[in-house]
Amino acid sequence: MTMTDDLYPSRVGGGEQIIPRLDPVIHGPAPSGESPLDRDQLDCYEQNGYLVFPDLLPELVEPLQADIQRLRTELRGREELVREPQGDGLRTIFNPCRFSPQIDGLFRHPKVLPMVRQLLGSDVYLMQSRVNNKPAFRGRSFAWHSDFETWHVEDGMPRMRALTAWLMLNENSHYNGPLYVIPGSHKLYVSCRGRTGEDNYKSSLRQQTLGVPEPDTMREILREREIHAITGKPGTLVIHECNLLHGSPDNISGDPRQVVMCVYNSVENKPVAPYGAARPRPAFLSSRDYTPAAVA
Ligand code: 6CS
Ligand code: FE
Repeated sequence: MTMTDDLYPSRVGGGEQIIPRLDPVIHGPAPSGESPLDRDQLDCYEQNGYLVFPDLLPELVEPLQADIQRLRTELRGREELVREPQGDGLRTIFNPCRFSPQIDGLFRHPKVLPMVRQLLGSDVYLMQSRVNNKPAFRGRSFAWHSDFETWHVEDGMPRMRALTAWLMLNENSHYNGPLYVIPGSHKLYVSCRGRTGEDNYKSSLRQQTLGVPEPDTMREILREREIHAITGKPGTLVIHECNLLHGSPDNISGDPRQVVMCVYNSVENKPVAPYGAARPRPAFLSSRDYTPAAVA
């Protein structure tokens, strides 16, 4: 595909506008025919753009937390660690799958991977993994965005055939900076203003400004839709579609929030040259290893 085939132009110098989604939401069935999700769950994902599985893997929470503690020290000084926008608290650890067999195992778990393959209708590879950390009182917000917008513009992901699965490592309440989503927003695409500067990721991962729809666009989207906060107990798994609008507020509560996330992309949706950036982001943000993930 070349730049002229850009189905989802964004940050290419035009004004902001809402354009239609051209890809299906559910691409299934899985290549093997496995179908862990039932009709109601599929309908819910199609309509809302996300699914919540309360208490799916509670037994993994403690070992994962312990391993993340280890990574915080072992990875000190590396570019995989992203700090808060002001101050130097830890915001994100990227690519934890590379450094933690436990985290890698979570995202190849028999309770997780088959659902992902069913939704994406193919084999998948692990494109990006991360731990998002929002310490008590100090954890900072994430602005409204569609992940796909960034992956398209900055990484060259051609189509909407990816999703994120994430596990809550402590309780996600209404108060500790939970994920806000706009159910149904995955069916629209916001083509954003601006142009992507060189190495935008170095600032955007601390505080995103490009690819953030403006208030007028958000008002338009929210005229017929609502914001929903995803809450749950530790061990709850969430799957959200790559183009679902989401963000999260500051954590001014006394309870930390930590989640571990993995982005899966279909092996039939491999990236091309970025649609709005001079060169693709480093592999720790968007893997170039397209080996189909196998259940571990
Ligand atoms: O950069 C990424 O890949 C992801 N992180 C942020 C903060 N925004 C876009 C996307 O979700
Ligand atoms: Fe996101």
